[in-house]
Amino acid sequence: MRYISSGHSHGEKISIIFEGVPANLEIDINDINSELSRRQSGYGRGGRMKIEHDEVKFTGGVIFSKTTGAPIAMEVINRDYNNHQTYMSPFDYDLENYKAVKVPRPGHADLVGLMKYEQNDTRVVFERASARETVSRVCVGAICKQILKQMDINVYSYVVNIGGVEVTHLDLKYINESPVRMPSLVKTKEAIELIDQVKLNKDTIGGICVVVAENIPAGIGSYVSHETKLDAKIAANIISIQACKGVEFGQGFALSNHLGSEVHDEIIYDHGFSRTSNNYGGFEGGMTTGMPLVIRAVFKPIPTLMQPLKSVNIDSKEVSPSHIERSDVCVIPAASVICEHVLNYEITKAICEQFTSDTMKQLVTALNDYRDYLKRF
Ligand code: EPS
Repeated sequence: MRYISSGHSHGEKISIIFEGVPANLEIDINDINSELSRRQSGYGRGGRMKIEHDEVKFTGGVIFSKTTGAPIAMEVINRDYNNHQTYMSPFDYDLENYKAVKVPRPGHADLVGLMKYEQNDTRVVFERASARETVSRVCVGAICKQILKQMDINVYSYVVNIGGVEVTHLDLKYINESPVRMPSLVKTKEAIELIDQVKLNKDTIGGICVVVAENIPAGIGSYVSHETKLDAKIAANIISIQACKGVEFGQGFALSNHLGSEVHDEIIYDHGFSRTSNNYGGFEGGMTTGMPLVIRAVFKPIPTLMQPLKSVNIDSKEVSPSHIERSDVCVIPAASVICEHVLNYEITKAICEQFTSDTMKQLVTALNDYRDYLKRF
């Protein structure tokens, strides 16, 4: 299973080719579109999300609503392209009224991208470095979610920290009501006030989200090689989400404050093996333990500030305020949805690699046989 995406933030569309999906999966396109709109929501997003209304279109790999086993082709139109067409059309552009972006933003891919690809307009870099690309991760993850549903595997997420406003007592029922996806009414109010204040100050804030996957059998992934460890693949994919600066499994960095005897998840047997705790977030030796996967990811404040930081003009080399674009203030609620879909993808990919997966029936049968085997172990 693999996918590749192409497209620019203000280009015509994001295109995705997704290969390795088992045949005969009935695709619910409304579910994919509602995942796309979850990605667009969240308090703290900027003006762009009022323009976009993301909807997926399938152009290959699905016939009579079902996957065929062939690569799936999808696209999502960027409505904002209409406002940028005069310079974002690859061949039919008009540069008369266009001004190249000469001052890179600190914290963004801008400067290093310019240097690496021998460019003289930052737009060439940020059009692709943009988090608009995460549309592709959601389309792919939403298809995987439909595969996982047939195996009773459920992935969800929530936000535990926005700019230092931290949730300590979880009220999970509240996640989907909270405009910032925080499982706490009190902390949601505090986070919203903080986002408003940060916006007034023309600044941005980051935060932490948690993503959880339930009902995954023990033994997905493998300890045998660095390339087969599933926790490593998940960490790499989550880190690749724009603005992510760290990933933890279970107690993560807090494990440094404990003795081994306090944190190793003790083994019990009661109609099958289980653990008395889940301090390692569902992984041992790069394999799932059968406990829920619990992963935390930290996202930096996004780089575009309405009150720009110091930078340098790439032509004149003079000190200049960095480029100002319309921007989001806080993207953590959207990032938590994107993390869910990255996890949907990595779990599905690992399961499809481990079991026979030409068709959905073969895959579900093989996984259920394996679950039966584990119960007898
Ligand atoms: C982004 C900047 C903003 C975001 C964009 C990612 O876009 P614009 O500069 O057009 O206002 O809204 O995210 C999306 C378009 C999206 O769909 O998530 C950036 O610089 O990464």
